[in-house]
Amino acid sequence: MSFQNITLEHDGPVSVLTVARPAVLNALNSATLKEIKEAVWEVWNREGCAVLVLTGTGDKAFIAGADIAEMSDLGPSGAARFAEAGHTVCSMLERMPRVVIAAVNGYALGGGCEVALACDIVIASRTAVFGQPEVQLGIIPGFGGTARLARAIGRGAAMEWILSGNTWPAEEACRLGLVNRVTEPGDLMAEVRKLAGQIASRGPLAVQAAKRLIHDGLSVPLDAALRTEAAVFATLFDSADQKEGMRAFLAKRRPEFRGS
Ligand code: CO8
Repeated sequence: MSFQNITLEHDGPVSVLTVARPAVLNALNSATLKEIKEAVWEVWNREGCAVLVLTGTGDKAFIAGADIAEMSDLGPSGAARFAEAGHTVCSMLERMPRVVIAAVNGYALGGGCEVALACDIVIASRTAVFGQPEVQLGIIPGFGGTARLARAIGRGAAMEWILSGNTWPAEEACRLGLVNRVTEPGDLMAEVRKLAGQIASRGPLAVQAAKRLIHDGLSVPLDAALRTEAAVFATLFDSADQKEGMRAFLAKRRPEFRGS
């Protein structure tokens, strides 16, 4: 599949999707959202893939938001379609049976911050900047920010971020829990690839099940989440990978997981 606004590279069990619109700081227009959706679907179905890394081209921006030039003349129905496209991409990132790591190398604003929020793990360069500046444009977050930011950093901080429209350095996003870890700019991709490699070496069924349980567990009562965890835990004992993982431990050797 060929793309105009993104690149998609596969390296063994790791795929890297790079938003590549440097002239507009990797802003997301509808054509780019469509390409991301297609690429995510490709990675979703790519056999042997464990991790999708999402980043932006250049050293200035991850994604500086939805494309303001494209949005400026939209009416309500066009805005609804645009928001829906963003929601679809974010939901796919959350639901796909691959671990999604955001490698945030610069501005992650508006829709860019919302895409990062939909990723499972966020590693950021020390120079990255986060925020939901939509109120400065007379709009609100439209790719899930009001719901996901409050879950990620808590009600009070989300209120301040969204209502002020201010931006925040990576260290503050890390302190609040939106970002897992901050790296020096030159170390970002090496750190992300190291983590991706570790995740890729674990039992694929277990990793996929754990991701699903964490996401689903956040939106149901604790009792229900615990019951579901117990049921899924039990099903993993029907897998070859559980036998292999435990036998390998007892034999003091590395496990060879097959994802079955
Ligand atoms: N959309 C379109 N173009 C952009 C965007 C963007 N989000 N961000 C930057 N650009 C363009 C600039 O217009 C500029 O283009 P040109 O060179 O042709 O003038 C180029 O990128 C470089 O940008 P700057 O010259 O502004 O670079 P600076 O280093 O001076 O500033 C900033 C960098 C601070 C990131 C600045 O560009 C900025 O504030 N950008 C806008 C950030 C923003 O407001 N993002 C949120 C957008 S709204 C959104 O994401 C809502 C999501 C939900 C939508 C729901 C659909 C209805």
